[in-house]
Amino acid sequence: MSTNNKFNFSLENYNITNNSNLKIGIVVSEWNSDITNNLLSGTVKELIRNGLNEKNISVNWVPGSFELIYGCKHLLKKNFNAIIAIGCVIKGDTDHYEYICSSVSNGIMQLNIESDIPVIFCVLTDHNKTQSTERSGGKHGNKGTEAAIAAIKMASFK
Ligand code: DLZ
Repeated sequence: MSTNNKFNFSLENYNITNNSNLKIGIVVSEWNSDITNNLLSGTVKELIRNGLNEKNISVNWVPGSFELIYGCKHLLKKNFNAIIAIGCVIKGDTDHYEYICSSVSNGIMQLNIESDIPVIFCVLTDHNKTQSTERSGGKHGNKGTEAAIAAIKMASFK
């Protein structure tokens, strides 16, 4: 395995031959929807670019990032090979940011511990809108693209 301190887009370390039957469930938050829509479109485009069939990608909206946990928990009962949680939490004037960030990351972590199906964390936790824009199709790429590749890699994990 080659060394890499950035996200590795290559599938070379995985035994992946055909993705056309992979089923991916996506849960996406309506809060900061200009950002989450860009993350979603980056995710879906990358899944399709890697051979997934559009009809095997299920997109499910929830009100905010806090609800991603419930949404993912629900999708885990369906027949998906991986779930992707998409959200964007931006720091405001109160402590809400800390509570939501820690709840969502802990909640998604817990689902990964308890379930046999991987849940991919595509939740931006940013200090301001500029940081979110830069990570949802801007100068730092689109984290949705990384989430799609992570989902494909983890779906093949045996
Ligand atoms: C309430 C709230 C706040 C202040 N900020 C965000 C945010 O930046 N990103 C996000 O996805 N959701 C936010 N929410 C909404 C909560 O996630 C949740 O939807 C509500 O607290 C209702 O449970």
